[in-house]
Amino acid sequence: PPVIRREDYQPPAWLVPQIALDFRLGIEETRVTARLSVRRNPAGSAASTLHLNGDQLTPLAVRVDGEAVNDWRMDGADLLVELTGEAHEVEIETSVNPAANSQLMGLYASNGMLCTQCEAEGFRRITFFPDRPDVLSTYSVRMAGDKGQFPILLSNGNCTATGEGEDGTHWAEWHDPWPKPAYLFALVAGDLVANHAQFTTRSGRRVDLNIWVRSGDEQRTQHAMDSLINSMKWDEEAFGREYDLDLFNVVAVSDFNMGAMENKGLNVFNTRYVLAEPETATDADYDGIESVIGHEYFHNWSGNRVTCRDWFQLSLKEGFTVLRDQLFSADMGSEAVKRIEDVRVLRAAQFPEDSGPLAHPIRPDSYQEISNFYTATVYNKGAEVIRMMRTMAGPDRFRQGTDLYFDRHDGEAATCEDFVKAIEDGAGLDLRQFRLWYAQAGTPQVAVEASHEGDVATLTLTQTIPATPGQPEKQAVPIPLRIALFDRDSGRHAGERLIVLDTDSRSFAFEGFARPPVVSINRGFSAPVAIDMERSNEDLVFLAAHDDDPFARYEAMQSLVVQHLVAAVGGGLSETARAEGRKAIGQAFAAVLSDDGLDDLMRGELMVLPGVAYLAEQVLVADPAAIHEEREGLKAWLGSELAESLVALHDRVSGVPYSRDAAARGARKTKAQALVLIAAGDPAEGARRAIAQYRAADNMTDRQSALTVLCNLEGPEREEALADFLRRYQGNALVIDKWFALQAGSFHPQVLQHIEALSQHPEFTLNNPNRARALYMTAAVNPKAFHDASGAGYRMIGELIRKLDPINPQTTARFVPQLGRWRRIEPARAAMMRAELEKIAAQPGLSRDVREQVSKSLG
Ligand code: DPP
Ligand code: ZN
Repeated sequence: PPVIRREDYQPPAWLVPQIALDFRLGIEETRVTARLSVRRNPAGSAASTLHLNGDQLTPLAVRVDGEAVNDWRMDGADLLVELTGEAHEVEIETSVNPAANSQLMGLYASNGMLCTQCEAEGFRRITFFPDRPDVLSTYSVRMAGDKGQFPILLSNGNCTATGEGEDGTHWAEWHDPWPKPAYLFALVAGDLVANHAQFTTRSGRRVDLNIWVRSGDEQRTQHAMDSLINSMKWDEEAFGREYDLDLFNVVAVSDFNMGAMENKGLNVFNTRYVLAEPETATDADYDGIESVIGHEYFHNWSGNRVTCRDWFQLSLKEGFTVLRDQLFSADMGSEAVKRIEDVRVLRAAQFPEDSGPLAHPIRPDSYQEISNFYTATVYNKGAEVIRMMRTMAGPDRFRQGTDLYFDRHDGEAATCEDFVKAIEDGAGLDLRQFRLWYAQAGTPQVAVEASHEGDVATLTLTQTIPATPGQPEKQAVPIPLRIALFDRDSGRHAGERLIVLDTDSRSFAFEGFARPPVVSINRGFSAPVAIDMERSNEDLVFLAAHDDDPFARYEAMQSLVVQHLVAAVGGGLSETARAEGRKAIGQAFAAVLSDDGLDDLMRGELMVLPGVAYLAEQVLVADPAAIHEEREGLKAWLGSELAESLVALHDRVSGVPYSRDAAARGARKTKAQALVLIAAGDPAEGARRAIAQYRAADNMTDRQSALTVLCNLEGPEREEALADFLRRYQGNALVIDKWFALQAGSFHPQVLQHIEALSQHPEFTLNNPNRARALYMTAAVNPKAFHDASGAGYRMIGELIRKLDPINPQTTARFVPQLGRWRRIEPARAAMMRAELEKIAAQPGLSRDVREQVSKSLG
């Protein structure tokens, strides 16, 4: 497959200022007539050929200025039309079969309704078009269809006319006044009901808000609606961004590849990011809805009003919008907890990506299939990079930078460079060297050496950025680190400072320390780097208990556990050292359990042990099973060592009644963590408490955390709860997804057999991405299942990839990176992982998506 390169960018030869689309809707056949007003781009080449992208389309008719023409030809899947003048009207008819569209890209059918997904390159599956984000058009859409089947007809912008046709059909016309690239086009037709509300913008525009769902689901949409209203208000205050249409529609669809899509005025959402009520959605589900509703809404400015010049600039809108949604969620809830969760995601998903065969800069240089670049790097590291600019500028100056960015580039297709320049100019920062963060892949490692002489403490910081594919050599990047030095005697520090390491190595001296201080560094995770610093258990226990930066407190706790587990797995711990390490961790945990100054939400966060993927990152070649076992061993030790306090804690928080306030959510979080540790230390007591919690649960958070624990255990309680859960939630797809995921994610000795049996369950299907991911993505990230010594986990995922690829390549390609980690896994397992990749590579007819990921993983 051809490699697309960033450096090859050429402006389009032809622009399409306007497009009129006419749809005659049908589930099995939809006819599309597209009328494109095209004109030469003065900034483009003088090519007379109009190049229109297509994907599995046949032109049924081509007309230029009203006349049928023969002056066109196919170039692979694309349509080329020869034009002679400066401006023309090109009309093309196509026909698509939405029911047969299992890729869920373009126009497809889901449960009897029709909907679209066009980002990144789905519009070309609907009609021929210059399907690139730097071609912006004003859209007029007309659609007609059976009124009984499609009572609701939606597209972008405003509805301008409706009417009845013959034979029970009706039609609607929509017009979107804002020029947009094709990837933001959307159409929805189906039998839907709405939760309606209104929002008045700060300048007085009254906006109708609708969240469209299938009948029966409307009582589960209020949290999404509240989140939408909060998002609209927040963006006005935090970024000065106001909504720009009179209507904002959100539609929930149960078959969807991504989380959601920011189509102008018509966001289309995966149901899992819309539907919630306490009985069926966990606190984490509620948080997910708030952040994704915010994310897609915020795209209206960071993505739609200012869009991307080309797909290499994806992080321009995604990194920035993730930062915006993170700041939003932090303002809606606990800033500290939100930061910890975001860093946990970065470490679990992005760090491994950055150190593996698929590593790429946040602004990639090349791709074969752009869908493969909707990654944790582009999204989450992209957000971290922009967050660093904000940290260096301070929030107010950063805001001046973003104001300038929106001002300068409104209505344009911009680049990451445009963004950096606007922040540079608006915030008054010098970002010349900082731009390397956009160009280089790999997680910088910062080694910290502390020394002390007289009353001066000196920190020597050295950065190295590991080699990544295509980038053997790296240059030093500016790394902003928030730092505080604690005086051992007073237990206090004299104020936090921001230091910037912008060379390979540099020393920073701090005066006024009679004894070596306790170093708290990268507070708030101010830079997305790995800190490598030798630290005594004593210092870490001190920070875990006393640091006034909540993230640093969490970090100290994590470091304590990471240091211990890495040493233990490496075989480098004597029995005494192991006992000492556990003792230190136990001491830190005990402090967390009993600290009255902590709220329960934070307490719950601090009780979460570092995950196996992050632990595996700490060593060059990992034995994930050994890491898992050692981690489980530590849990069991903590559970029995702290049994009394854990039981008391579990009892206390179990008494807090359900509500959505922070205290009650904190109680549920702590309850879940306490139960996990109790069960690890004493499975019988764990089973007793878990089944009691399950039976008493009046909300999904408690029910799910109880069932999670039961799934790991043998015994009748497990079977009772699983059967009850399935019966209770029959027909609720999102909850049945949980039922699959809970079993696939368990550490039960027979987990692989369970997964195999679940794949044959009548409720299982590969055609629904949520269901396929619930079973198999959960399995692929479960060390106990995936890394089973027999290799059965690898074979299972390999087989899945081969089976799912012909159905839905975009969703399938997401599984490849798990196998692609083989170089960092111990040799026996690595060989089996590699063998699976080779087997996939040998399969004929592989999609471009999977082909790219597999060949890079083997290469
Ligand atoms: N819908 C995806 C997102 O919002 C892609 N734009 O991140
Ligand atoms: Zn996005």
